[in-house]
Amino acid sequence: MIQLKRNYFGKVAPSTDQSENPFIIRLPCRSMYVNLGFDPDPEQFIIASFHLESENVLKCAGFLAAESSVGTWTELTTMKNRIEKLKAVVFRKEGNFIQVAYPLELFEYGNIPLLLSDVAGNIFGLEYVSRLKLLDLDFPKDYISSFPGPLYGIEGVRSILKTGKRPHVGTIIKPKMGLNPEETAGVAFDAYTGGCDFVKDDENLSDQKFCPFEERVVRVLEAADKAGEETGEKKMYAPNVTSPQFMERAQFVKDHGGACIMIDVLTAGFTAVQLLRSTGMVIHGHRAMHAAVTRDPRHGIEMVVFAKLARLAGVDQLHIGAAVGKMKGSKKEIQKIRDAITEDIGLKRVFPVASGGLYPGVVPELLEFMGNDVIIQAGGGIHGHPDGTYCGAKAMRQAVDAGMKKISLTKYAEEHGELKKALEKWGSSRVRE
Ligand code: CAP
Ligand code: MG
Repeated sequence: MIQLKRNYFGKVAPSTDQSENPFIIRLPCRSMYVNLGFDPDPEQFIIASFHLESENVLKCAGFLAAESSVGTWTELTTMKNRIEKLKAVVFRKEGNFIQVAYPLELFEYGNIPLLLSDVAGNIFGLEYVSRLKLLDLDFPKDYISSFPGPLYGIEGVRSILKTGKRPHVGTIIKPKMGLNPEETAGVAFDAYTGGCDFVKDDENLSDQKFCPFEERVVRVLEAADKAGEETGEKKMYAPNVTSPQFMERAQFVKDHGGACIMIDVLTAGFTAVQLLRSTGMVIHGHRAMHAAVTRDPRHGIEMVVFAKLARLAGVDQLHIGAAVGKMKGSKKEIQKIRDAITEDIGLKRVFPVASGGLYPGVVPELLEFMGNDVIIQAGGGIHGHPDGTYCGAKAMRQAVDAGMKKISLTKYAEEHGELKKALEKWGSSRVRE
């Protein structure tokens, strides 16, 4: 094992510490990267909140601040005094909760990948960090305004679909893969005519042999137009463009009259979202893979961080969970994410998408805590209806109507057969607090 003669700040390490990992810093509390009396100006610093577990939280926090700003594991002969002002500073510690202030000058404006390479980069791999969770990021107005944010947002999407104030109903075509373009368009048509405003591909469908992208797009857009004429409602389709060809595919959708595309924000990356913003399309953001990073409460990155970044990058609609159904997430967590993508920060508000194991029986409860600005998406909960997709979509719209009119679902089902059958099949369920 390498033995260092000097510690992180150049002081000779006491011999009793020799058994420690040589890269463990012996950082005095009031070292250059820790200043617990510091009160950072929120307009001059990006504030990162972490839950940090380590043998010595404060020392480790200092190391974390160094590594994620100007420092490294040892003192540097190349360090200059003027660089001092670029260092990140740990200014708060309460147990394992720490906050670090990053001077704005450290960052390139409008660059999300770089921001993550800083505040969520090497620090997660430090040996001295046992566990680390990035809980939140708060940005100065100046930094926020270097991003375009959503082109449409809630109001823009509503004005395309002319839906007033009611929640949107969407579906994911199921089976998630395997249908050919003609079959996909058939299912989409049934969903649209039954009452869905929105149809989207699943996150793992792109341009496979069984369902080529271009043919699917053309056929589903035709189905959307036809269903629109039949119902008098405007319909939207979000083909999944997640691939290295995402820009060409988005252009193809646009050239064929589509208004929206879907991107798997985390697998494709924030750069893809930032580029897609320039196509002028509505961007539907799926968050597949987020739970690999967000799920462990003590390690990784909170979904609220990704949601804030997706908003900066320009998504118009974003999956945030549902607190009911098949995906993990509590009401509290989901409301926090919803608030982060809809609060007034000078950018348009992102349309929250609730999805994952939803069905008519959960709709009123969902509306109660989400409000009407929500896209309720159901795949299985529509295509699994005993009488098929058309009736499944009708049942979802009936559940939304009942929820908005504050009539109980059982009462409403007395005169709405599709809803009645859906309730018989799936019942209702409780929101997870
Ligand atoms: C929903 C879904 C979504 C999940 C992802 C699926 O289908 O299409 O990808 O909702 O969860 O394949 O599971 P079902 P989240 O309606 O059939 O469950 O939106 O929370 O990331
Ligand atoms: Mg899916």
